Amino acid sequence: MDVKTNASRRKGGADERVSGGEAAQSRRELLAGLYYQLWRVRHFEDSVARLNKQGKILGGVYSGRGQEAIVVGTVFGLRRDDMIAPVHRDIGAFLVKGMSARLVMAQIMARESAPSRGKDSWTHTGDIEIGIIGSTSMLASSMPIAVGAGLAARMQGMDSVVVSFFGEGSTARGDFHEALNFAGIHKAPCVWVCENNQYAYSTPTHLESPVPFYKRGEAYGMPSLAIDGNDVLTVYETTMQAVERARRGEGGTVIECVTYRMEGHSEADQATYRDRAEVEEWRKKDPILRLRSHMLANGFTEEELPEPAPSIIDEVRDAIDWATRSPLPDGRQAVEDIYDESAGVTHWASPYPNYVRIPWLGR
Ligand SMILES: Cc1ncc(C[n+]2csc(CCOP(=O)(O)OP(=O)(O)O)c2C)c(N)n1
Ligand SMILES: [Mg+2]
Repeated sequence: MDVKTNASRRKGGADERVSGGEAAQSRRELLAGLYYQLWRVRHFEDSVARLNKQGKILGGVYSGRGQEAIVVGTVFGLRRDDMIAPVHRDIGAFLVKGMSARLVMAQIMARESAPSRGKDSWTHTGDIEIGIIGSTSMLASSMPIAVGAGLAARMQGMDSVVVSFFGEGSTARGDFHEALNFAGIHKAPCVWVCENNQYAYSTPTHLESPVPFYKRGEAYGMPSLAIDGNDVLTVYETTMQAVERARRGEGGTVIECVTYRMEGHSEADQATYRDRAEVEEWRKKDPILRLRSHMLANGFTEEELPEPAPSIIDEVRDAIDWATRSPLPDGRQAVEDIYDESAGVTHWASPYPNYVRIPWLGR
């Protein structure tokens, strides 16, 4: 079966505004497209975890394994001129929105060829050309920016929509409340996707909020609901309705996607603070297994549902090879692209040379 990804469709020169959802003309194509992307994200993340264990990826690795239905279901149907504001567990959102696997891998391997030129080894980056708003490590900090991006698009006469992601723990931050308040008042064309994976680091949800997370959206006048975040079809259909509503100028929607963080907070966290039985219960709700059984019950054959498709294995292998061959950045680059160099404040011309000297590099 010829299932093209959003990204490959773009590379092929087709209409760049066509989304995965629109291009999937039939229900069958939609299911196949979602299945392909779920596996693409899973296989990429499995490879990242392995490379981390081998010492080839340094720094924090924050797995979204088990949560793929959220990033795939929300991004698959977006247009190229729609935007996303991903956070630390959303590698998959970068891939589905169209950043090449090579660039995402180079970013995580902190290579010179990466979007942030090797300054960081996680997804603190973006590409506004394909609608990815850069993320920072400050939780919820991109939410007010998502409001601004949505309103800016509207002021420019566009009907682009912004999908903003955040963990349930991040709903306690001021940025969350300020963003939703402003968005509610101005009916910003934003869809707010809360990834409720039951934990914020080691803190379980009952110690995070006295009310269900989605209820917080109601305070800002937005339709707010909780859905099964491991059912990719539910996520896709709910998001598409919210996106169309935002596109019509009717404002945002808060969607709490209930899921589970299958790994520790980072790969370094053994997560001994939770029950093994709890993890096993959620393993049965794996989003790929669920879509697979749905498809098998609806006319697909085993052969049509590879785990994963050979083209995914090739794509990820190529990304690893390409990133591995890319050089690590020169130490000087650590202080480039930080200041507006046109203002004369560059790392070598800085009035504060001691701030930017890197003693261990002797520069
Ligand atoms: C403002 C801020 N506070 C604390 C942290 C450290 N931190 C990083 S991820 C995380 C847990 C976030 O939980 P949640 O929002 O539920 O997202 P999850 O990691 O579960 O996907 C914390 C406390 C941070 N990055 N930014
Ligand atoms: Mg969480």
